[in-house]
Amino acid sequence: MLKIALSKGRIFKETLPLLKAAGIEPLDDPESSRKLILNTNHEDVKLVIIRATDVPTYVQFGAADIGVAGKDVLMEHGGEGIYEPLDLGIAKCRLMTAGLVNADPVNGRKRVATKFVNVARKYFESRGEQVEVIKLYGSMELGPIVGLSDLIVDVVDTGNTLKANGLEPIDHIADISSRLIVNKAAMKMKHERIQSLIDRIRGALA
Ligand code: PRT
Ligand code: MG
Repeated sequence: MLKIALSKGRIFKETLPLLKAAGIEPLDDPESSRKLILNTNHEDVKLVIIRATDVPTYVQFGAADIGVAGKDVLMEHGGEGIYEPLDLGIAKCRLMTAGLVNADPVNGRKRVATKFVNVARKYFESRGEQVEVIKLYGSMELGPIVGLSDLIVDVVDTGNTLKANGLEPIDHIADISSRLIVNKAAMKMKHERIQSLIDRIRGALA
């Protein structure tokens, strides 16, 4: 059995053509189906549908052999137990700091609200800046508006969400795209199948 972990939404949509090029097609649509495990046209290949932030965890522990995850999510996870053989070039965005437009200067330690707490700590540490990082699970844009934080760290695509909430991007932390990831033990045990899948997807990208 080969289990592939994917999240619904943009990653699923943009991964589908790549899987198709590798000969793998799901038999259900995760947007309309309530199934968490989708069968494919191969009896021994299943798609496991989970939250985007959980994909590296499933692959790390071998609950899925392969997955597709944003580099933002991988940076936050740390990458333990995982190979990252392919940049799929999909779901592109930028990891940025952002704050209120025309914000007053902050006296003392800045507060930073984010779901990327590890990334944020490392980033400000690398700049020699002492900040207080506050963990959130969503809607980071609210932080500065309601006075929870001075800054946020979040992924930005068009910038429209920031703008609509009176925020502006400040510093660029990293360019983000989604990566194919593989469990390290599975890469050894199922080498031929996984390598041929990687090769076919790489071919489709070229
Ligand atoms: O939605 P859920 O809470 O389950 O998790 P998630 O938001 O992590 O998953 P999902 O499917 O929304 O995103 C999966 C991956 O897509 C992320 O890990 C990123 O690598 C990538 N990606 C690309 C994005 C965006 N673009 C993006 N624009 N992820 C999120 N956004 C959000 C962003 O958080 C902000 O709220 O969209 C808003 C900003 O978009 P703009 O266009 O207004 O700037
Ligand atoms: Mg989302």
